Amino acid sequence: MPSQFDLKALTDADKRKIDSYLLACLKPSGRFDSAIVEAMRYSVGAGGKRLRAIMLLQAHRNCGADDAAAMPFAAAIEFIHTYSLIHDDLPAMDDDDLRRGKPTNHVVYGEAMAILAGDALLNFAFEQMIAHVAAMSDKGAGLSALQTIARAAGVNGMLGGQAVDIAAEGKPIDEDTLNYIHTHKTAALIEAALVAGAQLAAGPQRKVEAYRAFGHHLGMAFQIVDDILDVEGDSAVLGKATGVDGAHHKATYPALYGLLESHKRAQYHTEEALAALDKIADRDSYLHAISRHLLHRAN
Ligand code: GRG
Repeated sequence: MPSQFDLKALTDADKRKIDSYLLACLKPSGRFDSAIVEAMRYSVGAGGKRLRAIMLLQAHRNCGADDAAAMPFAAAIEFIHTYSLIHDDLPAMDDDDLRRGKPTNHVVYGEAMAILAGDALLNFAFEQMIAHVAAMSDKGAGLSALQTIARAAGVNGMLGGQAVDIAAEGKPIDEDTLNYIHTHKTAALIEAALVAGAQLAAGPQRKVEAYRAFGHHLGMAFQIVDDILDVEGDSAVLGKATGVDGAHHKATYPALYGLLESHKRAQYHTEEALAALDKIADRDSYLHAISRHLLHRAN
């Protein structure tokens, strides 16, 4: 079975490129904003697999375009993802002390600054994308990608899923609610990364749709594995606490179906994801390999 180190090795070159780009974007602009920029840089620089950015870049590459034209969008999706983690860890949400192997943002900077740093990352993401679209010759392609990400981050995506997740805490779980939560809270942003990458490159519609299906199923598998790791994972390897979902009586796959069936469903969604990818003529071994590693990841 592949280990977490295989995923790391596989994505290392992209991860380093994205890491340095992200931190280069985040610089204080004057003497008054250094505290909030430090809090933003803390969580962005704490690490993370950078999967959403890598997915966006790879879909963009597979539509024949250079990375340079996608970097502001790849960075933006990581800023949005990092903001969601900062807010998800707040006492009003999951109340977690550990994230990406480090104390969470509110533990270091206080709750008020963590809320502001999260909000600022979300806005900064849109600032980056809009500035880039304004400079693009094919503004239609840029606007399509922007709309895809905006929708996936908001009430029709991640935030809508998170709201249902919170409302479902402590209540009996049903299949429809659980699938709504996973589709919106997690899969929407992963799907958006792939679709936006293809749209930015003005890729053909069949590729956009193949990436949409691939991203949806990969995102579902990803969240199911996340649910499983909360039960079976090692906190030191994960870089975050385990047992959180159980303590909060969250709607998860293991809670509804048990661990064995959850593993089977993660496998099913991975296979569906790969089948969607296979429909595109340029079968992509990088995304195939990442998908397989994610199924067996330990963090
Ligand atoms: C606005 C107060 C307020 C809160 C918003 C947006 C939100 C809270 C929560 C988003 C939902 C969320 C955090 C979903 C979890 C998705 C998930 C599995 C995250 C972990 O992703 P990885 O493993 O993380 O890719 P790394 O650290 O590798 O980037």
